[in-house]
Amino acid sequence: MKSAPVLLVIDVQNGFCTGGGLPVPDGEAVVPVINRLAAKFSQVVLTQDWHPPGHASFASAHPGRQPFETITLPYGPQVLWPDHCIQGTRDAALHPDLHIAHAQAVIRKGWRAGIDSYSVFMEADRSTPTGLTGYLRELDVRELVLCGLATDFCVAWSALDARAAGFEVTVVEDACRAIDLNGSLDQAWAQMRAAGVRRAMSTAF
Ligand code: VGL
Ligand code: ZN
Repeated sequence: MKSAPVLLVIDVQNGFCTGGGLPVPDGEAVVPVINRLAAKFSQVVLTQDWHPPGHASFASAHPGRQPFETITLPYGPQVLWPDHCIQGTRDAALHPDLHIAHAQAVIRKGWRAGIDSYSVFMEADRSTPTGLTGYLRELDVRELVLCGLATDFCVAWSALDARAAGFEVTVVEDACRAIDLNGSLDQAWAQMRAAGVRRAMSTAF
């Protein structure tokens, strides 16, 4: 039987909030918005960026390289980031004010040392799945509503992969915040619009 829409709460972790390893401007502002939004959904899946120390996406793993430079890895271009969301650390923990006790699943991504994963569906090599598509298909989920951090990286890549997998997708604009690196936010919205991703405000739910 067709299941209710699933709210996907992307990477609302200390590491992407003020004081974290890769702070997204105003990142923590999404927390109260998402708490209210999540109360409207019976089905909620949370995600965590979950890197081992020395992860290939960290500038610190590439001598001579600086954060926010782009390099080429075996699977293609990779932006280098400050160390963030290292497995088991406070930086990787969900924001302490995020209250979604009824969430059913947590998907962790970016855990392979050599492959990044902005998307919660498919890793950055574009061929290694996380397993989330199978989870959602087995539950006969058709509609996904996305929110979290960061709009132009993990939210956008997840939304685009969700469309490619055949889901109906809505991104809740005021429940996201962006990194906005060299125009990445405008580009992300343009790509999402072209792929048929809907854009909504949290008050619509
Ligand atoms: C993210 C950059 C690196 C995100 C994760 O959650 O948007 N961005 N790792
Ligand atoms: Zn990351």
